[in-house]
Formats: sequence, structure tokens, C-alpha cells
Amino acid sequence: MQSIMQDTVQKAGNAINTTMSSNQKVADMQRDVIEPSSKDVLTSDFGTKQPVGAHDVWLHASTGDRQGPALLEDNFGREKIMKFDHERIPERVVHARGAGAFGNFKLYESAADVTSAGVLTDTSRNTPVFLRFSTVLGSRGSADTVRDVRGFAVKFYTEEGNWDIVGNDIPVFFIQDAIKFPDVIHAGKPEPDSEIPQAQSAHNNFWDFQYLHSEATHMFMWAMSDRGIPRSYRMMQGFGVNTYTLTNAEGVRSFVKFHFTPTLGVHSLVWDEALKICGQDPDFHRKDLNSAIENGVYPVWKFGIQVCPESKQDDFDFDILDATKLWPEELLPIRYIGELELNKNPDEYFTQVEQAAFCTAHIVPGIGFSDDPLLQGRNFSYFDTQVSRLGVNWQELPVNRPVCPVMNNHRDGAMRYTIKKGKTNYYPNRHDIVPTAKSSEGAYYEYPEKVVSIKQRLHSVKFSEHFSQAQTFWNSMSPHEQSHIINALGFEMDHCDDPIVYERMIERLTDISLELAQAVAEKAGAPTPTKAGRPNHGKKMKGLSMTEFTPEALGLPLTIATRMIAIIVGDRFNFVEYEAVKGALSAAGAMVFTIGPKRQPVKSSGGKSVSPDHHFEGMRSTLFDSLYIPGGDHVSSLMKQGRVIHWIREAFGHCKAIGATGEAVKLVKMAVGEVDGMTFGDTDVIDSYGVVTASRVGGPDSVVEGVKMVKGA
Ligand code: HDE
Repeated sequence: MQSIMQDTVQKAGNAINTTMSSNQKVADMQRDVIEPSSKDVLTSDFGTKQPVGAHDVWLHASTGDRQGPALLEDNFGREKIMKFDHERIPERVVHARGAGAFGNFKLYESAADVTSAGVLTDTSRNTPVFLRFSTVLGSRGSADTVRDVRGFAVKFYTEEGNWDIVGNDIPVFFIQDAIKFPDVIHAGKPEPDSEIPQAQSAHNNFWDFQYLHSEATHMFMWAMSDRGIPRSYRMMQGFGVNTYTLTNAEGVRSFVKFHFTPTLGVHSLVWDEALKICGQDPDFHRKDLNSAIENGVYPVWKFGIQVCPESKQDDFDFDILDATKLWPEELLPIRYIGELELNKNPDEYFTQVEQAAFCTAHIVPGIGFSDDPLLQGRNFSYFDTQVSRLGVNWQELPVNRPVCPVMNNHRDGAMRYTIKKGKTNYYPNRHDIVPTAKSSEGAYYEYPEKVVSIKQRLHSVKFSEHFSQAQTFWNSMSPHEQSHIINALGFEMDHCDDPIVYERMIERLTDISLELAQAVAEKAGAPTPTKAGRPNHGKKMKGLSMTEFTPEALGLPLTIATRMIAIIVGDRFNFVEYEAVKGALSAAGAMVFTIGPKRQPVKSSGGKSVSPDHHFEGMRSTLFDSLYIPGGDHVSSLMKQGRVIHWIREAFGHCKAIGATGEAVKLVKMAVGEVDGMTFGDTDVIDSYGVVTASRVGGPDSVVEGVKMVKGA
């Protein structure tokens, strides 16, 4: 994996660093973009210039001293209110809350041996993309950092048509068959009598379903792991989840899974942070994505395919069409062949993100479906849901329309706005409009799969095994990841008040690991189990633990670019230290914010002042990746401020890097020392420290010390 990643980074080089103008989709959407300016004047939607006051005052029968009744005749006023009345469209039935961005996909290795798809074979192409990230359970206004699965939906605007990979940040799913989707979602969404809780799996119904539906066991382990609380959309993996097929120019078919691996590594929040950020900044992930792109630090994912030749499809102890199972990399390695970069924020959220509509049935020649029963159902569901959300002409909307020509005899329907000339809208017709193409002319090739079946409600036998990969997942976690899963399940069970729910769930956990079940039982208030439900096979698998996805582990350069760093200052701080550290961090691409007692200017001891970006009460340590406190006389006053001590303690408790220089070293020692009783000044193992301090800076006798970090807090 390491060498593959290193290699691919080099190969991709700057190739993807395309300018916006070279992105065909961005150019295509310009057709519909208008930019209002102060030179424009107010008009109605039918174009007539509106009279003075039309922004603010309704047309009234008025004497001048006092207005009388409002007149219905005010067509400008009525238009304004009526447009407003209908601003909302139904939110997505799942994945309602999301954020998106545009970018490019660049292929650096042709996969022509397995597919004829231009987007996966032509290395000279730059394919425009749109990617929408989302949470699943919450409604449109819910918070970003809830514990949940994240959507990872990519629309490739290829030369042959739109190709949508509507994926998640977790490689498996809760159910094997589409017919169960309404059940799993109803169980997870707010309970029907009270509409409580919002955007949470921590409630009776969700866990009731998880127990009774044992095929969900593997997936809920992923959701309870740190994958369920990502640090950033930019630091998540993306998976197509379902099994698709690829067909090459010779008509040879293989099965395939799609992977996206972020070059920033895979990182999570800690649970306490995630909970607090839900209230402190519900838009945390949305802002993070937007500001990274705004600042030109474009997130990048390696794109990989995991290919299974048809001849091997029955070789495994799992069914390759079962979406609750992943394909072990040890058996079917991932081949990284391309790179996806996001480099443009939407100009308008509603038209470009809310109206973005994905569909698993959108495929291009060279890519096809498998008989995966979840995928087969999805192929029906997505088109159908877009009709109720956006209307039957949803594919004409600017963000959804392909960049290649679209021509057929589909007609009319609400909100149709493509105007087609001509006398005929049927085929065949005397003008031969519109003939079909042969596959040699680029038409979609339907693989002539032989199907001999009996009509019945049945899956293959291998679909009935539900626990093996859940055990593998648990076994593959590092100790701190395991303790996070125990805590997560402990939290979820704590929010279930029906004993039948949490007691059964403890029983279910014994199918994975007795130790896990025992640890969670203690927190859940259930009897401690003494017997494993089934023996744990002890196997581990590559690619499951997040520790394998740090940039170091991937062989990628470490960067602090776009990491959020807070510098704490009070009156009489040391300006030289402040400037030096701020300059170095900014030069490395970090986003540095000064936090002071007030937003009015704060003076350094030398007399220079800075205007803080925020004040101590306006922000919290949870919203930053790291803290630095310069030395200076401000320290004596900072030491007396509970909020400042809280900033430092909380950051320390969340395992964040903390830096202090000069007099501020004492402040940090006091803040974290009293909490954790740590020893200071142990300089032997600075690398494993989360706190770096330099009590004397700037001279040859600079001293760097460290405070040991508590891992897995
Ligand atoms: Fe979806 N899913 N899904 N889903 N899904 C929707 O389509 C559905 C599934 C996923 O950013 C809906 O446009 C069924 C798996 C994402 O706009 C809906 C089944 C995976 C998004 C729908 C599944 C996903 C959706 C709701 C079981 C991961 C957001 C709004 C067969 C691979 C896309 C919409 C966006 C959205 C149906 C299962 C991912 C109702 C029936 C598995 C990322 O059509």
C-alpha cells in the first residue's frame, strides 16, 4: 500500500492542478449563472422594473399620515411572498444534510485491461466531477458532527454521459436487500410518536432493529468506530460499497468495487469533541470543506478499483454480491489508478448542492451493474426519489445535466425547459430522428449475462453468515480504537431505556467478542455475559484500522495545511514570539486564528497591538486542531482566567498538540498538570509528547521541553 500511494502521488504530480476554465462542467454551468450588481435595478420575474419602495413597503390604500388596508393588487408584493412560500423542496428522505464541491478526476493508469470506459482508460482526460458529502439520519438543519455514516456521492461528467458513484465513508452496508431499506431507515430516524431523537442512532428503535436484523452487525461496528465521527470530509475514505461490473473492449466482464482514499489520511474527532461541536458549530464540516477550497488547499483522493475476475467469483467464503461484506485486500488488492481533486466551491448552495441528484443507475459504457440485490433496488429508488424531490425533469437542472449531448424523444413533464425543434417526437419516423448508435459507435453495451433461475424470495447461502467480518473488524482495531468502540456502544446503550433492547444488544455483542460484550454490559446496565455467543476466529484484515491511514502510514508527506490553530493572547503578550510562530505556521499552510479576551485590539508588551479574530468566549478549543500560547506578561492574567485554563485543559484532553513559549510554559504546566498529575521537563521522548514548550526562545540556549500526552482520551 505504502509504495502504491507514494508512487501514485508522484505520478499524478501537478497533472490534476487544472485551472477552473479547463473544467467543462464549470464552464457549462456558466450558462445559467448571473451575478447581481449595484448597477442592476429591481425587476419582477416577468421583467418589469418595480417601483420605488417595492423592496420594503406593500401597496396600501394610504392617506399619507397613516396606511390603510394592504391591497391585493400589489402584484410585485404578491410575487415576492408567493415565491418565498414555495422556496423549499422536500429534503432528501435520507442524507438530507450535506455539502458539496466541484473538481476534476484525472486518470494516471489506464484500466483498459478490464474496462472500455473512457473515463477509466484515457489518461489524457480531465473529467469534471461534483462530490456531495452528507450525514444519513439527520434532517437538513441538523449538525455535521453527529455519530453517523457519511455519504460520499460522486458525479463524473464524462464524455460519454454522467457516471454516479453514490457511496459512503464505510465500505459495507446494514442490509443485503433493498427491500429492507425503509425498515433500517425508519428504525434510525426519529421515533414516530415523538419525532425524537434528531440525527442520532442512540435510541431504542435503532438498536432494536440492529439486534433483530443480524446482517447489520458488521456495519454497526464500523459506525460505532471512529469512522462514525470524522474530523473532516476531506479526511474520509469513500467506497462505492455495492459490487459493480466492468467490461473491456473484448466483452470480458469482471466484478469491481470502487475506493477513494484521501491523501490527507483518515482522521476522526474524539467523541467529546464531536458532541460539543454539534452545538458550538453545527456547520463544522461544511465550513472546513469550503474554507480549504477557498484557501486553495484542494482535497485529493486516490481512486482505486478492486477487481474480481468472473472466474473467481465463487472462490470466497462470502458472496461477492453481498454488500454487508467487504473484499479483503489480501485476496483482491486495490489498484490505484486515478486521482480526484475538489477545487471549486459552489456559487449557490440551493441550485448546485440541494438540487444535485444522484442515481446509481447512471453508468457509462464499460461499467455495469451486478446482481447485488441492494444495488438492483437502488437503481430503481434513486430516479424515483428525484421525481418527488425535483420533478421528472430533474436531469435537466444545471448541476445534473451531462456535458455530452443528450438527445431522445422524452418530452414534457413539469418544469421541462429544454426546447426541442422539429415535427416528430416518436420513433421510427420519416426523418429517422433519433436513430440508435451501435456499440462500435459508443453505445452502451449490455453484457449478455445468462440467467437461469426460479422466481423466489431468496439469497445465496453465503448471505446467511453475518458475524465473521464483524469479528475481523473488531480484531483489527488498535487498543485505543477498541476502547472508543466500547465507549460509543456504551453511550448508545445508555440512551436506550428499554431493557429488552440493551440486553439483547449485549447478547449480540457476544457474537463478536465476549470482552467487548462484557465491557459494554457494564455501561449499559445489563447483566454481564459469561459465555461467547460464538467463538471469535481471531483473524485480522488489512485496511480496517484507521491507524493504517495516517499520512505517515500511507507514505505521504505530513502537512499542517488547513489545520486550524488558535493562538491565545492577552494584554502584554510577547509580540516577537507571537509573530514568529504565527508566520511559520501560516507559511506551512495552517489556518491561524488569534484568540483574545476581546475582539478590540490587544496590546503586546512592546506596544504593538493585534486585533483578535475571536474572543475567549466566542470560540472553544474543540473547533481547533492545536493551540499555541506565546510568552509575555499576559501570562499572569491568563492564569487567573478559568476560560483560558479550560481552553488548554480541553485541548489537552482531546489529544491536541499544544505549544507554549517563554512564560506561557508555566501556564500550560499549571493547566494540564493539575488535571493529569503529569511530570514535566522529561525531554527523553519528545516525539511522543503532545505538548511542546520552549521556556527560553530565540537564543543559542533555547530549551525545548515536553509534557507527556494521554493517548486515547
Ligand atoms: Fe441511498 N438513497 N439507498 N445508499 N444514498 C438516497 O436518494 C437507497 C444506500 C447514499 O448526496 C436517496 O437522492 C436505497 C447505500 C448517498 O444526494 C434514496 C438503498 C449507499 C445518498 C436512497 C440505499 C447509499 C443516498 C435519498 C438500499 C452507500 C445521498 C435522496 C437499497 C453505497 C446522495 C436521494 C446525495 C440517497 C435510496 C442504500 C448512499 C431514497 C433504496 C448502500 C450517499 O433514493
